Amino acid sequence: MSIVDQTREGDILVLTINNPPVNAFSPGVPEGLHAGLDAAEGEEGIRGVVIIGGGRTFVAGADIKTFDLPREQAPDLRGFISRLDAFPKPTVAAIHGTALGGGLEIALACNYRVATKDAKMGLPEVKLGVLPGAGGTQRLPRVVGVEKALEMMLSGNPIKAMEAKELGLVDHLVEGDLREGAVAFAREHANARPLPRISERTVEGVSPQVFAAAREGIKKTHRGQLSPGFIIDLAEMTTTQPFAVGWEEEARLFMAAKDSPQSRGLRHIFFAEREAGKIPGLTKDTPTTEIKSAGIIGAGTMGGGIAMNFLNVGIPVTIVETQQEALDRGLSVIRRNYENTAKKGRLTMEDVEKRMALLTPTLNMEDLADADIIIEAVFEDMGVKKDIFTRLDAIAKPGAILATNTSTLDVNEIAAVTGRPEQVIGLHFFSPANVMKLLEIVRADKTSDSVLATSMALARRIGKVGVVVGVCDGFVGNRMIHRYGDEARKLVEEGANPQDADAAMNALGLPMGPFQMSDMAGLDVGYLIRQHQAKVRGAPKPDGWLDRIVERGRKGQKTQAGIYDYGEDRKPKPNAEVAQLIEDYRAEKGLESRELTQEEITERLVYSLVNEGAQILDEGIAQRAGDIDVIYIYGYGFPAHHGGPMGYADEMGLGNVVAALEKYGQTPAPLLKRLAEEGGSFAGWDKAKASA
Ligand code: T1G
Repeated sequence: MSIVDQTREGDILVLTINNPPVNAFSPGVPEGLHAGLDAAEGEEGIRGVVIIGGGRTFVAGADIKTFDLPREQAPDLRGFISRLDAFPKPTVAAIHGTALGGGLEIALACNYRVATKDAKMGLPEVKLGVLPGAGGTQRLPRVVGVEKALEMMLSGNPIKAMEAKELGLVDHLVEGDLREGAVAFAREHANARPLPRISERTVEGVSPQVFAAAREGIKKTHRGQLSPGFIIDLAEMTTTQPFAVGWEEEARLFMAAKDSPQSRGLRHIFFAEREAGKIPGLTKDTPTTEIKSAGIIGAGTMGGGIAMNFLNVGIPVTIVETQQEALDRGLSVIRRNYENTAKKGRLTMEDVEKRMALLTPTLNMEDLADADIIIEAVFEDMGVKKDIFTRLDAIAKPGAILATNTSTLDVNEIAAVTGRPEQVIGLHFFSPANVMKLLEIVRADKTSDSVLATSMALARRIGKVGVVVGVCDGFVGNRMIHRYGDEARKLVEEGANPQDADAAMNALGLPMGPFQMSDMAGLDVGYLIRQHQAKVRGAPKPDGWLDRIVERGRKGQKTQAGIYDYGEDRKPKPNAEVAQLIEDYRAEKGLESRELTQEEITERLVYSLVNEGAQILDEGIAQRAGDIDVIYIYGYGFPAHHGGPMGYADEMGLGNVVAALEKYGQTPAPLLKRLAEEGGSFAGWDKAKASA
């Protein structure tokens, strides 16, 4: 089997692309396809060509790994597509699996497209900070219309074959064998002349308002991103310029987008997210157990949210509380969440009932005896957790996974109270647990490979992005956010207003800055953690300006008053009493106020994350810098187009990061200092570690 097989089916030549796992347009594929077209062109008896993907899918796009190759080494997708568009014999794209990006662009350059019913197709390039660079921006609007094309190219989401058929993007849906159906279709159209070419169509009568609305829309959906605007410009060109002009402009804008820091950031995250799912030492043969039932201890916000993840994928859940009233409240919150989703049309009421029927409430922990996994989600107190795990050890069946949802406590200490520490793991969900995609999988010292592999598989199954972390106070995400919070409070001591810090992070693209986030989480949460950490360190009781705000009963959004005031619209409004408290605090502590620029604020906040992240890497608490980036994007809203904090630091240059830290009186973590001195990067560190 070669990378592109040529098979003669009578008067039709079938070109099968064999480039697993997703038939990306990698080096070798264009050569094979050109050879196939040469054969078809040169052979009189061949009256049509079918292009089909071997394995599980049609072409899933250009090979993202080749984006940074020198132009002459990168597979020439545009060259192939130009040839295809002018090919003198009928060409048919036979689509199954996913035809994405360059894959769909190949199909659009064929005369016809046939597909299986469950196939999907789309142009997801915007998710990589680029744009469809091989004709997609010029052909798709000529097939499905400008508005639908803009929706597809700006969302990057695929559509199903049935919709594609209705839109005229697919000419025929094949029942049964795709290859046979495509060959038959090619034969039926062997004499069709002139050959239908999308590039020859025109786009008429589109109101300029369509583009104005699209430009307005991306201000919210793609704030600060480059390629969405290019996509709109290019789509608009289909209404004002001939195909050839748009085709050339598309190449120019594609290169500009591809060479942008945003695309580098998004491509880094594309691969980092996939790498995060790989655990060194574990292979496909590591034994896993199938999770057929789950037990959740605690029906509060976290327990209820966690339960929903299992119910959503049809896994029955037994949920335990100590009081009937708490149990009833927990169930009504879950039901209300589902009903709200149904009101938005994303669920039917039948779905709601089906999911609720999988949920069994109980006051008896003994009812968890048959659960394959039990997740404790109770109050963040070590004594309470130890008591629960001691009881679970006596109740749970052999082989059951015993997981804690603790967000900072020592999982080794919890595991030690059981006789089966190899079955104990941390599954740190982020609130709201039924929404946030991040799941920190906390590998304790004795957690078995099988439990770890099962947990990672479970994360994928319930639609979470699982990242393995080690045991320390706060694991990865919260440990870094504590440093970030320390730095944010320090900025205010030095003269910044809380809203300056939030504005700086909003400008960077984070939906919430440090103080907006604290008010949302509840100021008393951070207050208690600071008190706990001070006690553990034997340090005096913290008495910072933020502690004083909490001690005045201002606990954040939940009391409509925290650092900010909150009205009906829940928008943060500065509060004069808080401003006065901060001023008095500075005076009492003899702190000199000064003007802090947005640049300084941004550097100090982001680099506080980077510095702690470097320390975490050095301690082996995170496996990769890319893992830390994935955690920050999916757990804390760090903009993916900046590549996560570590990716952002690489883009800034680690030497500049170290210089900034030292300028602000911070001590760079040894690993960060070393990498900076070597002219290295976190990405390089990950690569070196992966190949070690
Ligand atoms: N290039 C290179 N590698 C790719 C790839 C791609 N396009 N798509 C997937 N992989 C690798 C991936 O890194 C992983 O590697 C393995 O394949 C399985 O992927 C000019 C410029 C197709 C829906 O954006 O959305 O065309 O970890 O784990 O969950 O206009 O992969 O095994 O070593 O994701 O079954 C446009 C990206 C490119 C599609 C399958 N295309 N891929 O999901 O598997 S830009 C895309 C996906 C472009 C043109 C432009 C998904 C998938 P490893 P996976 P999956």
